[in-house]
Amino acid sequence: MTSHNGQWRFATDTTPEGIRESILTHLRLSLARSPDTATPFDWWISTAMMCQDHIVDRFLAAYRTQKIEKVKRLYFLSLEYFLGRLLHQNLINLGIVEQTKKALIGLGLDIDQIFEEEPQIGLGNGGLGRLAACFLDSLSTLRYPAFGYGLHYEFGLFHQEIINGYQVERPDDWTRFGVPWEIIRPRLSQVIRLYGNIDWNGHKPVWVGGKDILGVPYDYLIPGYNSPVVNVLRLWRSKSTVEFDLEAFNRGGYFEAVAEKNFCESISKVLYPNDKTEIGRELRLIQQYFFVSCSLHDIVRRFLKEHSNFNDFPSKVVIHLNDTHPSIAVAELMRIFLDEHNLPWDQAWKLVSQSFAYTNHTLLPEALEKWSVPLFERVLPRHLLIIYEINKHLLDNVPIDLPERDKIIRQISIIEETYPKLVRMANLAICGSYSINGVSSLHSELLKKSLFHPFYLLFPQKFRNVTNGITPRLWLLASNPRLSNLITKAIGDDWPADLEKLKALKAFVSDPEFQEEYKLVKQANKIELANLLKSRYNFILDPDAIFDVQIKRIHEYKRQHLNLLHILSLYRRILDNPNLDIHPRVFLIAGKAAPGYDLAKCIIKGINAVSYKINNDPRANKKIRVYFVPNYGIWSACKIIPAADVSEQISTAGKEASGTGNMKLALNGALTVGTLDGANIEIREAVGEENIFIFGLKAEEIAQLAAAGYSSRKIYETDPEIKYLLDWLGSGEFTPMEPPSVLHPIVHSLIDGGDPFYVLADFHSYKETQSKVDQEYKDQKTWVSKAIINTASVGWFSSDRSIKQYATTIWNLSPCLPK
Ligand code: T68
Repeated sequence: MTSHNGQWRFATDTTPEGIRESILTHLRLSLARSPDTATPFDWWISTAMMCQDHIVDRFLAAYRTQKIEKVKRLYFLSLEYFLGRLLHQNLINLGIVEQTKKALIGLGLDIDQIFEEEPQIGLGNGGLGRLAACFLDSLSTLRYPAFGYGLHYEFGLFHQEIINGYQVERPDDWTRFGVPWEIIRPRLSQVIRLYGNIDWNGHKPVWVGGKDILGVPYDYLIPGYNSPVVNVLRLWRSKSTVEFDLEAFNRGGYFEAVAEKNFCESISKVLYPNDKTEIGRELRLIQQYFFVSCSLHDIVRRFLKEHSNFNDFPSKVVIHLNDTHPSIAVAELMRIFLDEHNLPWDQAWKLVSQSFAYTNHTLLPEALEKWSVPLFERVLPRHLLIIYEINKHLLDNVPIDLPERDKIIRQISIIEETYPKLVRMANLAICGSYSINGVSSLHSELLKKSLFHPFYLLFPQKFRNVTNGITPRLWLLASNPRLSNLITKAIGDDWPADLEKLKALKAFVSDPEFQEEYKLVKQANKIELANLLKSRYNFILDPDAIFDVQIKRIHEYKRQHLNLLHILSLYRRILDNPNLDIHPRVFLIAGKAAPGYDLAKCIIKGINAVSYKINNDPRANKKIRVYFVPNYGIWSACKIIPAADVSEQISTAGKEASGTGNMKLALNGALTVGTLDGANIEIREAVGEENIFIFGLKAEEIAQLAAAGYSSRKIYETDPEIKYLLDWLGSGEFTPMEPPSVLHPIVHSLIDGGDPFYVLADFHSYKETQSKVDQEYKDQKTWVSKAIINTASVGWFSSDRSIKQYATTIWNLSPCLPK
């Protein structure tokens, strides 16, 4: 939808007048609309097109230099990119927010209302996809040459509605009205193959037959903050090749051809809405292979345009695997080198194993991808042969004198010897990569000690840590303008490009004037959130109450049910003692459950059931209220985080790889209530232990408890408060219009289900810490200074720092400035 006519004339003019002219031109020439009939949606598209014009100019200059200088590039492969809305972020990065605001005022429009017109781009589930989006922002900001590659899902993450307390999923048809950011490049389409057989008749195995699929690239240009560099996110959309082969179309008959077309288009149809659990569906494997094969062919094509010798590949190309989802890339690049470019095995393997780096994002065993060998053989017969060969080399090279050699061989093998046999994708990723990293220091240590220990024994030099980060452009500058302005007034405006500059705020921690202003900012944000939730959902939030938030995917290991049990215990205490002296508190919980994850859905129902009861109980609702905010995503995060006082990061120690919501909330001045898990540990080090509320068992204590035999039933039987609360939750009192069994799955999992995430073991420690929070909040002066210390201390958690660390210690990448 980019108008090539308009681009060059208006792209350099960043005055409000020039921007206004450009918007009007796009309205007229690109949308064929006139100002008097234009809808707000038309105005947002025209404004986005104006913005895109500026981005395109920078992109052309940046790409030209990269090509001339034959620089090394990063290729980031990720099945998910949780981008959210782009207009505000792009205007910020280009430095033209104020001018655009003025231009729109001149047209009688309010910029914030225009921002609200943009559909969310939700091509991700949670932390992993959002991290990929933050990384793209930082890569361009730091001027690194990079491409992101992924899938152009027609339907992103589902919309969540809450009906009678239950989650109901609705499709996310995000492209319905067109996307002005997209540049479709059909000329760069790739054809990839699936299924087929191996022909053994020649001197080497040949992949024959099968089905061809077309991959069409949709490019998103990603500008950096205050940077001349614009990188590309290239998303592949699947199409049928049949449309281009009329003869086959006629021969094959109409219906078969249509069915074929449907199959091809189904590949990029929908984002799998599971985080953590792998379901082993054929379509998922095909999605992974499709985007990987398209991307690698694109990478090799670009490499060959700039270089002539494949031996230069690892010094010019680094391919990053964002989790195991794209790890089939190791086998596919081998296949491209062996079968399409006739390189010998040893040379191909050397190039491949020097070009890949891999990040692991979870220790949960259910997230480890394994494909059954029969399925794999049917879909990707040639790749299975290559994997067998890679595996043979891997296992043959295990030193003969290694203690417990057989056991280690069984553990590192890419093939699991079960029935049926399984292909272990994480093992393929580790074996094919020169670098493996976790996403927080605890997580990276646990990878070495447990999940990947045998690999660590063999290849200790491959293992690294890069703690996650968040982009301050979105998570402070765009989402919290009040706090941003206050910070800029105090320490100047260079912090968004160098977040460690926030340390200068430490000088203001005890400054009464700054404290007062900081407090007013939080208060104003709370009022704004209260008004928003009142108008949208009729929620009643007292802005003087503590805003206590737990916002993330719903999962047992994240323990929303621990939060729920604590809320129940507070409710009980209020009923028992109407004069209970606690500061009023609003518990806000939000998050989506995977559609097939019944217990997570039951937890949502539980929260809503308890919420209904408490919020309608005049004996309690002046002290506590509980709200489940529907359809959690980037939009609601940007509204909730600036208003939060307390950040709940209460996962079972050793289960949350890093977390990034913990960083966003601390940056915005919420105090963390958390376990020693993931990046909470590093946040504690940064802010100091007086400024964070840590509770619960440590990872090694959990491991010991597990080894010694943990009996949650025993706790239930011997702990009267826990027994009372669980019986109450299961009594039916909270679901009066439904059978009493509705919430039994939660209760059951905590008692006879063995409480796999140690909710009961941590309950009392959590409860005590929560009363400390209540006590400390009463001393507002101290609380505010702690909040300021949080904001001032977490600059290190910028994704700019993470990306710099990847670039210098793993990718060996240098910035490239357009000439
Ligand atoms: C998250 N992982 C980690 N996975 O849970 C979180 N998984 O601790 C970490 O901060 C974040 O990654 C970034 O490193 C995920 O979000 C998924 O979303 C996912 C999606 C599909 C399949 C498996």
